[in-house]
Amino acid sequence: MTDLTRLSDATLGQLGPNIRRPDYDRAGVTAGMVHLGVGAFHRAHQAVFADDALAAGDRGWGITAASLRSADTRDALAPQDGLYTLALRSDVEELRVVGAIGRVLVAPENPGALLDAMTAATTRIVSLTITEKGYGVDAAGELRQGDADIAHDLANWAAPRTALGFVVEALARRRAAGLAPFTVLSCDNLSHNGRVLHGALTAFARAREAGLGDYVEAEVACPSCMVDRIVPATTDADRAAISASLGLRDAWPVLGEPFCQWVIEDRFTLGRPEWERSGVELTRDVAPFEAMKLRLLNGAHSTLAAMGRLAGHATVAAAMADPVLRGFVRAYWDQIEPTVPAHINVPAYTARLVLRFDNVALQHKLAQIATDASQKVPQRILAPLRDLRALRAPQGAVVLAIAAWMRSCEGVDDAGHAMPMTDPVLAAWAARPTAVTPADEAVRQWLGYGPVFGTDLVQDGAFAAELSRVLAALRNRGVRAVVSDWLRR
Ligand code: CS2
Repeated sequence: MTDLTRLSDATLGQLGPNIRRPDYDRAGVTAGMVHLGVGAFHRAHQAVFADDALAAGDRGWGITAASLRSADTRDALAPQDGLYTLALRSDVEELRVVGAIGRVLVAPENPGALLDAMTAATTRIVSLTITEKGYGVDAAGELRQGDADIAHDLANWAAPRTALGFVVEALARRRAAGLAPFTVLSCDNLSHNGRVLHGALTAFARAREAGLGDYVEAEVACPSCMVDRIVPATTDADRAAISASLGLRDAWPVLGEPFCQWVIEDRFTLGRPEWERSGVELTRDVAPFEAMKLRLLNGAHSTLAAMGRLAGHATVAAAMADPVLRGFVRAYWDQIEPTVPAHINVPAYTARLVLRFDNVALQHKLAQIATDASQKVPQRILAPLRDLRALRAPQGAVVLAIAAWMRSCEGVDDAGHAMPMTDPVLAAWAARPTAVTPADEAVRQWLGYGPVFGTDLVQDGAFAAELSRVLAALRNRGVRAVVSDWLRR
């Protein structure tokens, strides 16, 4: 791969005719958006829609992207003029070179440069993919003021570390300069992501100064949106294979499935691209779409991550090829269907999910999905559980999913192999239960852990007893045996 010429503006002309590439004048593009969190998901999703808008002639919607942590993406993309390949994988592979990202900034190297980009009059939207834990709020939506980075940013306005710190300082500077606020668009998998973001920004601004809090609360629009595309982490083998197919060396491609969906609440104070031209759904209320996607897709993903890893599977497609787990996912979907808004066609949606999960070309690792699970389980699995409890409807599948997640956090799979968990928030809970904590005691500790479980579930003794019984069974007999029996019940 190293023998190949590098992908860049100058070498775009060498691409084969079947590879889509930016056919607009990239030099004539203005950055109307600043994006915080330039991970693979952003580059396989929002940046592609921006590329479509640019190709359609809407030249004000280029992206200045920023990493809040590492320099990797900037170091790889700078020699490529911001260009990178999106490989869409199914039975076939489709390559597209995306040109929407003009500059990549590395926030810790130069926070002032990022604040300047956000404060520029041309910046009309600031979008975020900062993962669930990036919002700095607890399960009740309260700002974690004790968090070291948040505390740092409340004291160091000009050199923030967190997305909240950057956004609030940029808004304060715009306000002082008489510039209207940009719209702030969360593209993370949280329920009511816009509302959560608006609450966190307001609380952060208020902790700086009461008047700034009032300003953010009243003037800053944070539309909610639902984002969807399965984007497995890129490996060195992917980078080599994609470069070989491209005929040019791309050090930082992304890959994903062909399916892509974006549903956005249409509330943009300084305008937005004509996203609808490329299939984005603009709506007044995103909540039903969010519930559908978080509970059916992401809930099944997190359940497969826990159960699949315990059973020794590495990828989503491998877990789905296990008849026990496949049967369980269907039963889980059936059980939570009453918690999904009535007008959603659940059978049609889940039939499509099966095809998406079965996509072997993706090699989507369960360990990737298991990362940060403590930040995901509340909106994906506990939210439908609470709805089922309110409906007094059967909850066995959901209880099994929760017990499997607890068991997976014990760090050993059913064959006794180490199963590392990457969940820094959970890891910080020093007294968390381990594989040798008796099951009833472990469940009592888990349910009492407010940041994930809130305060309601711990009070229900019958629920705790059932969960303990299932956790003990999972430890004793393994996930496949327990789930098989449950399916045959
Ligand atoms: C996955 C998501 O890693 C995870 O937690 O469930 O990234 C999922 O692939 C996307 O939300 C699909 O849009």
